[in-house]
Amino acid sequence: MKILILGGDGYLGWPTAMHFAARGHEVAVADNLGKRFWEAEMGVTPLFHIPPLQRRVRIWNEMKRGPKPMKLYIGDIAQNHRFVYHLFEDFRPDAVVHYAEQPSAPYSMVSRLQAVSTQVNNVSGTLNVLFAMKRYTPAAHLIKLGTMGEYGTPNIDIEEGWIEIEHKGRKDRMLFPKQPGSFYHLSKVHDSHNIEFACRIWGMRSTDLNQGVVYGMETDETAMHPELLTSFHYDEIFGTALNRFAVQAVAGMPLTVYGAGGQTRGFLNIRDTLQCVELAAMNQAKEGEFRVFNQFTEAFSVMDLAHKVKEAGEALGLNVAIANVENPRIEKEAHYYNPKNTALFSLGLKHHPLTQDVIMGMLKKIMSSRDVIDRATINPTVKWRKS
Ligand code: USQ
Repeated sequence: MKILILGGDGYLGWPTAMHFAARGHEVAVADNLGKRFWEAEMGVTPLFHIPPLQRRVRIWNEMKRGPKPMKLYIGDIAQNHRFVYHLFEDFRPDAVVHYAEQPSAPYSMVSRLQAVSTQVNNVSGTLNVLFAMKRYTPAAHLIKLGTMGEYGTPNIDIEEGWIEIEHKGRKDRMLFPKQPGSFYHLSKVHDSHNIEFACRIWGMRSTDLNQGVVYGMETDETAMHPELLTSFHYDEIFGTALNRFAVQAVAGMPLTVYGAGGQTRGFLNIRDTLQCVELAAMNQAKEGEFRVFNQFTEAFSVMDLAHKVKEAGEALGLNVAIANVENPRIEKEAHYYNPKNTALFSLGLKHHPLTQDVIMGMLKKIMSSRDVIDRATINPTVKWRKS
């Protein structure tokens, strides 16, 4: 297949591009390098130095692992519709994997500027992609990275995107109600609505992958060459819970459990993200279908996660403490959580569970860069409600 990866410079986009190329697909990556700007704006860097995207693509192509060299397009899908149209006219993908969004909830809550730019970037980029697909590749499959955070934590079971509702004696199948917890998570809700509309009105086909919190940094392809690694964050803005806890354990800082720590979320290994996206691509949605898969493999509370990291760290001789810090977010710290996630498993997903070995593997890798951890970027300062 011809597969276009939007957001190919990111934590998940780059490993996804190599994953498809290594399996014989013709791959193109597009990126505006915006994540590198947002990192500079916030004064944070990934734990490991990430070479320019152009260099990583060149190194990959010199290894001759795919049927054709990976193509690279640098441009902004949100602000430059001519770039988007050129991309689709030139490459003509069969499937589009869309990661090209501002990915951080805390970033979107810094101030008005970041809230607006997150939603303008994410929502306009997706709209431009929908129009370009309609024009040049109407039969192609849009695989969009959404988030489990679109649903929030309702006091009822969470279905995969759709719910049958009976109201005053009548029934209908409707999009599952959303209660997102940040302007970032809201941007993904707006995307979901726009994509569902395009499927219903134009007959497009799409899979919305409502992904949980991803952890890990290594895939089969990132391990092939030291410069093919992917971006790994631990700072308060772009670092996610488990990745942060692992770095905090190595840095000898207490693990920052926000509030009571009963917040429960779906999690998955980065290797399983690649597997899920591949399963979606190989089993495409039907014409006019807006399909939603809940993409996580296991659910844990934040406190459970902290204890797992503590145990793994102590097995490696680290002295790990857990701290209940004041929660910078507004979220329920104890709640019902029962989301369904059977669709990807029924397509054949074989997941990597979060074992002590997996966490120890992450800790060992992080220990090799212990000296460059910027401790000043770890504790949360971005608050949902300004005091
Ligand atoms: N948390 C802590 N301590 C920390 C960091 C986070 O207790 O040091 C808690 C948060 O309060 C929250 C939970 O851990 O309850 C998850 O936070 P997170 O920062 O790991 O993840 P989140 O902000 O929800 O966003 C991340 C990705 C986002 C993706 C989302 C999936 O950045 O792109 O959409 O995970 S989900 O969480 O399922 O919505």
